[in-house]
Amino acid sequence: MARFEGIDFYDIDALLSEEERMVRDTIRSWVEDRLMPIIGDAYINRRFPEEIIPELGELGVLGANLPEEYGCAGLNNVAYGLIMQELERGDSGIRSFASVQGALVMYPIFAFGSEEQKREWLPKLATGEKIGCFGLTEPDYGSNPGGMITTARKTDAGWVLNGAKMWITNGSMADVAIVWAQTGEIGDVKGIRGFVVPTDTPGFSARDQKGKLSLLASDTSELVLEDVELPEDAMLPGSTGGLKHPLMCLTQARYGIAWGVVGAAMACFHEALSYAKERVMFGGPIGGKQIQQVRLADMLTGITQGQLLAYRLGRLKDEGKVTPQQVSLAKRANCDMAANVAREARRLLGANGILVEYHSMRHMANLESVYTYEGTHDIHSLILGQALTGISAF
Ligand code: TGC
Ligand code: FAD
Repeated sequence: MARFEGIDFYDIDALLSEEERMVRDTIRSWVEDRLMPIIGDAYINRRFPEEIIPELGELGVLGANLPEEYGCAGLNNVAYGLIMQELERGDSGIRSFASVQGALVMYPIFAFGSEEQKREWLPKLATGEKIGCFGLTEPDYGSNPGGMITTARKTDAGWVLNGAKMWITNGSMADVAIVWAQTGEIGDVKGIRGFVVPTDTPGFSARDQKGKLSLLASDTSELVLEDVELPEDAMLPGSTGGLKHPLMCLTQARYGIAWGVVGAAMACFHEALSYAKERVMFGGPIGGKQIQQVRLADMLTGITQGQLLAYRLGRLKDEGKVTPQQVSLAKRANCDMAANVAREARRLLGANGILVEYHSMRHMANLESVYTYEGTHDIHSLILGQALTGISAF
């Protein structure tokens, strides 16, 4: 396939700073040169390619929008979004790895952690020397994490955690887990708090989620916590807001997803366009047939709308004006768009579209997870419905 050149029908490039373009082009080249040659093989062998982690650290993509004083790249949110776009152009599982590490592990330590926790963990998470995961979802509490039953009981020595977390990205690879647990009311503080749990603590175990048909190049695991004893300072001291603080982390990750899935859609479109120009059927390239031109026009329209949405969202975030509901709209719309583009690209490719040598079906399968995690499409509909009407329909 031709080297990736990007799709930019509305010249969004002109709206980017030189630094933002440079960051995007650096990650784009890395994905092309280092990730694309190995991703298909990793996918069919159901393996997260751990060998890329040091390179992601060196590239500065882990927690890229967090400050330099903790070893991070200190980039703005548009540059961060462009990184997510380029990583997901390669594979949603690779973007997921970076999203979880940056938005769901480094961000809560940065936003709610003590200075000691920040100094201990952030620099090592930024280089990839340490890997993190985020445990919010439970077997019986997915869309409604507020009902979680994992507990953190206060003892004289610190805390004891018990419970289970389900569908946890990076769970088996992680050195540290951010675990959300019910503490009960402490003073006037609400009952859900975050804990920094080193995964070698006795009583902590992780097991691989078997049988996935999506995100095969990603580690998805179940976490079990059985009498996990932690010191007093394992709690994130700033996580005193009940569900609000884990939801703030989700907003960071959803922001990255809104950009990331545009990259997956761009990859599928690029593949479909090349194929349409080359594949000859009924005496001419299929790209010369009206049906395929409509398909390509629809894909291009969706991608262009998604790019503009992500770009504007990024500028709002950099201005400190973005709302969680605006992030929900972009996560919802762009995941839907990307899933549709991937499916249409796969169809355009005919039988070849089911092969791992092509990329659209891998993206299509991945995007079913991305559509579901970080708040399902339905949940984001209800978040927007509540914002519009003032009535909660959950
Ligand atoms: P609710 O009463 O609405 O809110 C509680 C407090 O939180 C505030 N809030 C938010 N703050 C920041 N960001 C957000 N997105 C927020 N949403 C709500 C809210 O204002 C309130 O504040 P306060 O001051 O009044 O206390 O809470 P609820 O229990 O009714 O829940 C609402 C609901 C359903 C929207 C929420 O539970 C939800 O978003 N559910 C979806 C669960 C979800 O997304 N899980 C994701 C798990 S992590 C994951 O999937 C990682 S995938 C890997 C990868 O990213 O690549
Ligand atoms: P459910 O909540 O059981 O939903 C089932 C169906 O009901 C969905 O269609 C949903 O939209 C619908 N529904 C739910 N509530 C309502 C309602 N009120 N009204 C109408 N319809 C409703 N979680 C983590 O904590 N950390 C991770 O790292 C992580 N990584 C993940 C990786 C993968 C590959 C996947 C697939 C999931 C991951 N998750 C993670 C979990 C993810 O966030 C949840 O799967 C998601 O929040 C949905 O929860 P659920 O699967 O329990 O579905």
